[in-house]
Amino acid sequence: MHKFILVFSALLTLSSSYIVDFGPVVKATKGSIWPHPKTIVSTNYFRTLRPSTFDFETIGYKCDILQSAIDRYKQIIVVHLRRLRYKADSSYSNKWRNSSEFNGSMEALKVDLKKSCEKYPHLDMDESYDLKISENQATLSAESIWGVLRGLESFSQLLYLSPDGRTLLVNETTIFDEPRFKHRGLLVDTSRHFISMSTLERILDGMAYNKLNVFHWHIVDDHSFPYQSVKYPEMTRGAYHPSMIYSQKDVADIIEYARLRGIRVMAEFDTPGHTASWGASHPELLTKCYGVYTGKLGPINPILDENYDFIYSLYDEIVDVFPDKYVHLGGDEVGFECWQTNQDILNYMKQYNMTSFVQLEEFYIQKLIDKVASLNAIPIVWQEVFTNGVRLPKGTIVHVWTGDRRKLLLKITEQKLPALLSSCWYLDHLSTGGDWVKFYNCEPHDFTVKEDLRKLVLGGEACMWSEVVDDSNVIQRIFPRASATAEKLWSPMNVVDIEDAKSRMEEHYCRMRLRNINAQPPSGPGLCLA
Ligand code: CP6
Repeated sequence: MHKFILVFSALLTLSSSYIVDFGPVVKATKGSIWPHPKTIVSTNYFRTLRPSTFDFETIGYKCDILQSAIDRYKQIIVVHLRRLRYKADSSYSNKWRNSSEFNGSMEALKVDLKKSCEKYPHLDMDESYDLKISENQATLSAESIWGVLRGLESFSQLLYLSPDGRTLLVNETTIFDEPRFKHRGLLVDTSRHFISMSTLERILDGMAYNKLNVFHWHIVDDHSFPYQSVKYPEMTRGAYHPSMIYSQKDVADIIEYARLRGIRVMAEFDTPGHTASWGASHPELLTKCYGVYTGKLGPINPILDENYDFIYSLYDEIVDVFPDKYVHLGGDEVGFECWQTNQDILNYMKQYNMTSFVQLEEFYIQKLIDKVASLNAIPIVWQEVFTNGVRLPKGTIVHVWTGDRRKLLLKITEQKLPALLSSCWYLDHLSTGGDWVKFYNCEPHDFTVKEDLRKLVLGGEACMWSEVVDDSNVIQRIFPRASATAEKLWSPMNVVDIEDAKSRMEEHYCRMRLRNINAQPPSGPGLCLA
């Protein structure tokens, strides 16, 4: 039988022009870090780490976030070993143990948090950390809890399986790390398809493994309204199914789950377009269309005072429920064809000397922006709001999702407004194997503008619009392709080597799978032990 397989595979090899190079079975673990740290000095010296006895030792401030992170990473380290050891190649000898580069075992990592914990992550949080593993030291130190979280993630990634599969190894390494951009987000649309709580939690886990720090929850849209409002619970009539809603408890649970991982939850209630599902409970909010569209409902009707009362009161709630200082108002893709057919709208425009629907849209969004500003929240808007000429209060973030990103970022930053980039990171756009490289090659700063204005690009977001994803495939659609965005937004501008990224990406993908993130293969043929 064995002979037969050998002969058969030899024939196969001869008859095709492929040369298949079977590497060592444990090649998937190397202890490389994704996203690449700002500075890292590695050595060939290593220490062993026995997961069953290894511990974290807190020598600075402590809090619930730290304790929960330590519990998580202990678990990750133990599971990592258990799963990998199961598949390790026992034909490796014990020779490595006698190596002169072996500096004994590491019993604990000291965790030195220098300042007391903040409750919620925020745009300006300090995520920097120092990590030093040497012959006589193993310390993670950071000024803030958020830096400790990022450092624990890096430490967990440094660990790899010993060649005999018996223990974990860690190279003696010195890291100083901090992110290049403050806002490193993932947009998840939960309206086109409902995404369950457990899948959202897996997504947040994956974000933490990639040091992404903003969960942009595009929670409602045309197709369904799964958010269960306190003030307007009837709006879930616009949900797909009574089981497909996020209760207030669910929302609070997601915010807490994210908080413990240093991830902000930024809600988007997109208006005045993308609101069809609002009409299931409140048709009066939407514009009645006539002519060829008779019987249909369009965007929010912007000429009715009662509609502003409703939207204002909904936003009171949103700002209350979501603790983040930023709230995304949407404002994208407002179709004018319905407003065009409504005589009341046309009369209103005439009365207020509006000559275009853009002006009417501006009138609406201006009022909403002023309202949100009065609630002490900071608005984020999709690019159309800016390109249509709406007067934006200082600090309003403009989110670029389509068109020439260089031109747009230039125009926005020249107006001294902060910007976010998404147009090159659309996860619903697919191309064949290795399309993460396209994501990886998108540089947010490749436009010409004065250096101080360049800083107004706060970062960006990978976008997971959910027309063709649900619980069955959303995780593998996001990971590891969003990892490319994550590294672009975290690592220094000069980290651009694709070959290096490819090998780290392979390991990172396998590592995510070890941790229950059902990521898809990043580039092409290969193996993964998870
Ligand atoms: N939904 C909402 C969408 C999109 C936008 N807003 C979108 C448009 C074009 C592409 C991808 C997504 N599905 N609410 C635009 C920001 Cl190509």
